[in-house]
This record gives sequence, C-alpha cells and structure tokens, in this order.
Amino acid sequence: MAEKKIDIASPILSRNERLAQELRERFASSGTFVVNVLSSPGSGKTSTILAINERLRDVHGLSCAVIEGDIASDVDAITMKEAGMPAIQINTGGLCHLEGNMIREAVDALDAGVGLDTIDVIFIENVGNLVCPVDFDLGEDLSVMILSVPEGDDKPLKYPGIFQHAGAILLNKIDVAPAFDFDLEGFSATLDDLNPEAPRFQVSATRGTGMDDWVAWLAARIAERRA
Ligand SMILES: Nc1nc2c(ncn2[C@@H]2O[C@H](COP(=O)(O)OP(=O)(O)OP(=O)(O)O)[C@@H](O)[C@H]2O)c(=O)[nH]1
Ligand SMILES: [Mg+2]
Ligand SMILES: [Zn+2]
Repeated sequence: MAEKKIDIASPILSRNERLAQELRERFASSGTFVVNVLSSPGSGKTSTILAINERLRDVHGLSCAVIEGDIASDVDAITMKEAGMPAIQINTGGLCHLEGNMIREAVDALDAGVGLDTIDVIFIENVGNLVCPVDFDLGEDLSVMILSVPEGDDKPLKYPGIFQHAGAILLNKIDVAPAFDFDLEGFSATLDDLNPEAPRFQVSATRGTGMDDWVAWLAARIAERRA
C-alpha cells in the first residue's frame, strides 16, 4: 500500500504568515518598530535589550516595551519591568520558538495596558534557539542575531540559516574575547559568505562597549521607518 505523506508544517507556516501580515499592519498603524531578538540561551538577549532601552530612552527619546518568550518562568519579564519597560511574558510550555498567535495575544495585552500607540519600539525576546525561530515571521521590522564569544567562532558554519536571516549581527561578550581565543577574522570571513549585507557590531552588553554605535545604527533604522 502506498504511504500517504501528511505535510503538517506548510499549513502551520502559512497560517503564521497571515498572522505576521496582520501584525505588520497593526504595528505600521501604531507607528511601532518591532525587533525580533534571536540567539542561543544565555548569549545576552536580556542584557542587550536593557542596554538598548537605556540609550533609546535617554538619547533618542523613544519608549520601549518587551515581549518575552521562554519555555517557562517570568524572570526576564520581571527584570524588564524593573528597568521600567512594559513587559509581557509568554511561556511556550515546551515549544522552542514563538509564533504569530502568541505575539498577537501579547500585543493585545500591551494595547489594553499602556496602549500600543504609546510604544515606539517593541523587542521580542525569542526563545533561546538557533534553529527554528527563523521560520516564524512575527511581523517584525528587524531580526537581530546575537552570538556571544564563549559559544565559539564556528557557529555560523553550523547554524547558517539564522545568520543568513539576520538584519543585524551582534557579537556580544567581547570583553571576554581574550579568554576564548575567538577567531574574529575567521568569523568575519564566514559572515562575508553567508550575509554580507547585515551590519555587524562587537559589543559588551554588560560593560556597554560598542553599544552607542550599535544603538545609533538601530535608531537610524527606526527613524527611516517612521519617515
Ligand atoms: N562578560 C559578559 N557577560 C555578559 C554579557 N552580556 C551578558 N552577560 C552575562 O551572560 C549571562 C546571560 O545573559 P542574559 O542577558 O540573561 O542572556 P539571555 O540570552 O537573555 O539568556 P536566556 O533568556 O536565558 O536565553 C548573564 O550572566 C549576563 O550577566 C557581556 O557582554 N559580557
Ligand atoms: Mg533572557
Ligand atoms: Zn521551534
């Protein structure tokens, strides 16, 4: 008997595409710029968003909010709220990426709270994972990939998809580079092949190194989008 192959991925992805389009229109009408932050667990997504928020708020006069995606717990949302940002926690209950329907619920909650019109920038801190988050469009304007030095310079070779997808690439924890023999030239050469367009920034989220340049670039993208 011939085997019947059931493709469950395509309907899920096409439903997600429709939701992403809906979200994109909603963000456009409220004038909200959305950044999808992607990385492995522990690369510095939360620390980077905190560092960006300080500069967007103090230097550029922009108000930020966060949607936190984690398999469990609300520790990151609590950290963001303590830093003064409205934050919505999504617990995926085991799912290793965020999908459009989860973002829609979180955006509804932000809208019912502070109001979407009052938010200039939403950061979506995706679930720490270098594989499937790239398959799920969340209606974002920009995807930022964060690699941290201790993960090693070979990661773009092993997980090319996420590096190709990114609109900007941060190399975080640059303060510990000497301890890890991170091959900056080799890393750059791999990115030249995979994604020559995306700008790259070497940063330390906790010490602030490189943050002003990176946030200036981001603020310019936000201003362009609004214009
Ligand atoms: N040395 C150093 N440590 C950093 C830097 N950025 C983050 N860290 C530390 O790395 C650890 C993880 O940082 P987080 O910002 O929580 O990373 P994350 O990607 O949000 O982690 P998950 O949400 O759990 O995936 C924390 O102990 C941070 O203090 C950095 O630039 N330099
Ligand atoms: Mg985090
Ligand atoms: Zn997944």
